[in-house]
Amino acid sequence: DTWRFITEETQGQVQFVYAEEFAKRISEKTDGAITVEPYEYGGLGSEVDQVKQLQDGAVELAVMSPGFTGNMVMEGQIFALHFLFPDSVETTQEILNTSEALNTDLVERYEAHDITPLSFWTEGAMQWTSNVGIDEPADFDGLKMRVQESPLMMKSYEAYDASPQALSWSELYTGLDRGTVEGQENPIFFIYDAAFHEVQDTMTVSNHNNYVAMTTVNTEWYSDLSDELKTIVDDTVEEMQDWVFEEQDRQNSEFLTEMENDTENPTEIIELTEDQRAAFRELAIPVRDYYREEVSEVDGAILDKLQEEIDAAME
Ligand code: 6CS
Repeated sequence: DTWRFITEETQGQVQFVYAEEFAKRISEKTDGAITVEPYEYGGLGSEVDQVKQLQDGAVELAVMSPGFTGNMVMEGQIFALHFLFPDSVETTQEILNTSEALNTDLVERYEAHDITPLSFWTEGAMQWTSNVGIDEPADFDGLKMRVQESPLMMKSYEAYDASPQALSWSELYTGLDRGTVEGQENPIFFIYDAAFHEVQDTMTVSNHNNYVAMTTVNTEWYSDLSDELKTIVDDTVEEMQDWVFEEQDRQNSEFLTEMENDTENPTEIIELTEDQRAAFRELAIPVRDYYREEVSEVDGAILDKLQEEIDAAME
């Protein structure tokens, strides 16, 4: 049997190497009875098209970013809220591993759309790039900020007075180059590997949010798996949590060093002080009310529970 595994990234990038490692482990555990075929981003349409392919069962597995289900699974936009998770990426990953709000309640919201998230994992803290050099909220004024397909991501940047617009990442380099968009957020490995630093003068180390990806499966396909195969899939997904944490950590630090030493495409790296971050945080907090009142279909219950879990993890 062959299982297709689509990702939103390309050769060498975190999501794609995740799929390759997952494939290797499944093949080993099933003595070659199951072949997992990883697909890099690009051949199967946009990220939003890929979501549909998983829902339709055209593919069995996908690494999916919640931002691209932003117009469908409302609760999934919870990850768009800035300064919600702890500053420590490690503690954030622990919460992603153990949170009932996410692993039970949010999963149910996705399953209503034939998507079963099996795990949530960080690809690292996100940073802002631009030509203006963002170090205070006023720098966002009117800035054409690229976001994924999520109304809450739009709201989050409107809170800083930016002009956000949704775009697939395949159009992002050209968009930044031509100035149709002027800024974007991503983890460092992705900024460098996708070469956004070539067309952006500065990177602000804002750590305003984590990039969260989900390992997802088609709900019906998953429920039809034999108990034996389901256990193999579940165990492998669980083992991969530590593996992918190490991988993103390694890539984010290696690419930061590359960026710092890149004399051909120099990037000014702007480190924010805690006071500077606080100015953004203050504007970001009210977006949580918007999430509760306008986005959530469960009156913010998942956010409330997650907030308690975060508070407990930070004690
Ligand atoms: O910015 C994006 O849309 C892309 N960023 C990452 C880290 N992975 C895939 C995604 O499409």
